[in-house]
Amino acid sequence: MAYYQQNYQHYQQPSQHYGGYGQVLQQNAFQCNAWQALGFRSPDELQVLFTNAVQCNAQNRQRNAIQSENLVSIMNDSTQIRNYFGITWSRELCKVMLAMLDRSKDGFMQWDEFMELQQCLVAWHNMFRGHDFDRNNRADANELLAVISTQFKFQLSPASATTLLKRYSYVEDGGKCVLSFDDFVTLCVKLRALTDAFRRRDQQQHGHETGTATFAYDDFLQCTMCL
Ligand SMILES: [Ca+2]
Repeated sequence: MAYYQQNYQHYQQPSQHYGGYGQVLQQNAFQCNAWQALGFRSPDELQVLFTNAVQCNAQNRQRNAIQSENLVSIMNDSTQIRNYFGITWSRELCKVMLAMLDRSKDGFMQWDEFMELQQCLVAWHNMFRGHDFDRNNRADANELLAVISTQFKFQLSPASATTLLKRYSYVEDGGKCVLSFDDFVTLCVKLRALTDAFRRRDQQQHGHETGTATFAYDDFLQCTMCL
């Protein structure tokens, strides 16, 4: 079993309080070959991009890993990745994506973490494309929120759905509420990372999941500001 699959063991089980998002990731994200989907001829081609970024900095070399600045370059400079997703990747989003997958908690992105990211992005893009009917990298925001609750199985109340819409969507001239692919990724990443963090506290504090957790101010800052 791959490294990135082991990390989901704990959140595999559907939860009464947090939904079944772990299973969906397992089913979708890890059953495609990201390198193939992105149009590389072999996994090695993708690994070369990563290795080159490792080599460009002594701190990277020491950890055999990359930083968010390097991730920005890889995502934007690789013709395959750029053409596949069709967006410009911002520094902020790359930082959020790195933080989400930083299992080693060192602020750097190792190869396993990088591959997990590519798998997730391809899976999310497939999901997104299914609702982007005019292929302009914008999809109906209400439909995507429905995907997040019915397919990703996050438990969202109408109030939290409204909050997400206000924060991430764009209202077009004609009044249609749309979400761009990068905003969709940001939303998915934060929702997953914050749910995981909350769930971990709940489990630690109660010995089982109750749907509630208590946070000291400093702990809350650590959980949220790292994203
Ligand atoms: Ca790391």
